[in-house]
Amino acid sequence: MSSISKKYGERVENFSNKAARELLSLIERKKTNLSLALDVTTKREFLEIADKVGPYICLLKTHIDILVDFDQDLIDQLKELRAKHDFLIFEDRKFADIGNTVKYQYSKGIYKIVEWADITNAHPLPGDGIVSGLKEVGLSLGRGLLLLAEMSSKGSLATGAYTEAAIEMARRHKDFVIGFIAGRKLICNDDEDFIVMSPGVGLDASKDGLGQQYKTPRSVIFENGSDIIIVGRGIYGKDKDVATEAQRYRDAGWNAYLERLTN
Ligand code: 6AU
Repeated sequence: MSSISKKYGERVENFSNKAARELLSLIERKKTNLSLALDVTTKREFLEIADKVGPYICLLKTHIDILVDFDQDLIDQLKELRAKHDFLIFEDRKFADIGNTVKYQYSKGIYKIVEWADITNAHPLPGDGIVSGLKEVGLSLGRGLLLLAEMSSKGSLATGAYTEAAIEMARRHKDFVIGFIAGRKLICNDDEDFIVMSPGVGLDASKDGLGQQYKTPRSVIFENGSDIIIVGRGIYGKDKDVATEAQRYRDAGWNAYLERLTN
């Protein structure tokens, strides 16, 4: 049976990677395929929203370098919220350098991403060395990597042969590369499985004025066969009640998945 018609929980056995296995089990148990893109710039807002939205998500996606008052206490509190609400953490670092450099960017510096992020992502642009470098520090800790095979922004160059090359790269590193950032299921056959996460998801807007383009949860999960919706401003935009919006996106994402299973 192709992964597109399988339940999340049934796909756990398709992965050796610890983060992938944990994520699929968690989605099945918590019944949510929603990832929150928490792009706020203060620690107070970050922790407040994470606590309110935590019950409705499988994955909290961070851009840790946009916080103006980042400190180790933020990481400690984030880890506490991870345990309290049962979600994984995805640092959206979009690594894009040679293997030796990304290895240090991943494990050293102020953020020490590998110590707290279950999942991170990278552009395939530099070639296989980027995956090998990240894998050197991440795999033994059970971390997983997503490759940016497509982007949601207008005019993206990640299309066609570039996207195909990203898929080939993932195939060569199946122990560490658990999936893709893309707008659709990229591989549909029985003996290969990768987790697809789609950003650019919104129920109320179609674009943001800076190149972002939005599709609905139903469109990416039911029509395009993606696995996880990544939603940011749709949840915490101006005058929004974050818990209500998170429930709305969780329900839309989960119903689209149920519709896919039964069709
Ligand atoms: O829902 P938004 O538009 O507020 O936020 C979308 C989030 C942002 C982007 O950095 C990220 O998703 N993103 C990514 C990721 C996840 O890698 C890739 C992409 O192509 N488009 C995109 O928006 O945090």
